[in-house]
Amino acid sequence: MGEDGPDSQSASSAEAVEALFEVARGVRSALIVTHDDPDPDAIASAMALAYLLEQRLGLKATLAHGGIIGRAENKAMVRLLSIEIRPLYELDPRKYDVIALVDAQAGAGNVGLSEDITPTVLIDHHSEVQSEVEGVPFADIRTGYGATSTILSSYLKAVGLPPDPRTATALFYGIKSDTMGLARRAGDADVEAYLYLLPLADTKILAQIEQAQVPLAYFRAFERALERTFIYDDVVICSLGSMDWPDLAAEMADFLLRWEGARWIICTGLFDDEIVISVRTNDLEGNAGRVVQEVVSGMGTGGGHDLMAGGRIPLDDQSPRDVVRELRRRFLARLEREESEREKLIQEPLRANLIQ
Ligand SMILES: [Mn+2]
Repeated sequence: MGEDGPDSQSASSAEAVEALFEVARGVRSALIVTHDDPDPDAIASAMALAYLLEQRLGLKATLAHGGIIGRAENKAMVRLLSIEIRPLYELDPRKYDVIALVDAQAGAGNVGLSEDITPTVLIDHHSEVQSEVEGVPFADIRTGYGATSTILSSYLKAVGLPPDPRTATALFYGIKSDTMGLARRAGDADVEAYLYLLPLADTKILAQIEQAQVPLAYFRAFERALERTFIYDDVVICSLGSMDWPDLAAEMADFLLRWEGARWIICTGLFDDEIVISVRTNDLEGNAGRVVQEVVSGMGTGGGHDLMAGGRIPLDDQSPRDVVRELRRRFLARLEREESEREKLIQEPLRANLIQ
């Protein structure tokens, strides 16, 4: 289904659900797995798939993720919407009849499932990774969509099953955050799903999620990010050092992309013996996903979309500093910027302007 244009994709949702039910009908248990350190789109998609399978097939689904839920908004989402999602290491995936992967493909290197497990169901909007779809009984990859939540919303709509307020709120937030309020990569299908979900979502809870309180470590990360951000013309490189949670790299990358001089943001940080990479660009021709895949080749894994991407490099015996330095060298070479152009983003020491 990945080759079709967005229009034929949306028309095919009813058929897609039929094919999905073919795979899931008559089984007892399903495990729905997101990518590691799941974002709202991943969590919402898992939740909506569970809702669909439970409501229509009476199937009990368990939600699981690798990594951790670190971002304050994502923690608030799970708490305020009472979403039961468990760490993958607590479960044995082999005990489930159906294994579904949402908002992710194992080949991107950000899925905690062991390599010998082929998912039964794959629903995603990231660029297709290698021959990931081969051997998967049900795969629906719609790269033209801004969010996997949009695909799930179209499934619910196609079978005439409106989401309950929790699921609607999650899906709405999934689309809103993955598309930056329909401003990033959003197509007609995303707009349609967004408007379909809006009256069904609990906007009070949504506001509480988006304004979630953050720990002090969040502000510390900002200070460190600004202190350790260098620019090479319009390429901005930030090395955060040790991070309190892995998606801090993405949070800081989003934040730095707001700088008016930025074209590319590359943010790295250390978490759990891995260098986590988050990349953003506002260059519509940038193809961030491919850039990251090329840069990390031979070092680790990565992938993503046109404007945003990410990757992971296991340290093994290397020092974090060496890995970060090599990544910087490769990114600059790939983006054709010179190391010698290096300047600090904020030249003056932060305290220099304070009145004593
Ligand atoms: Mn997504």
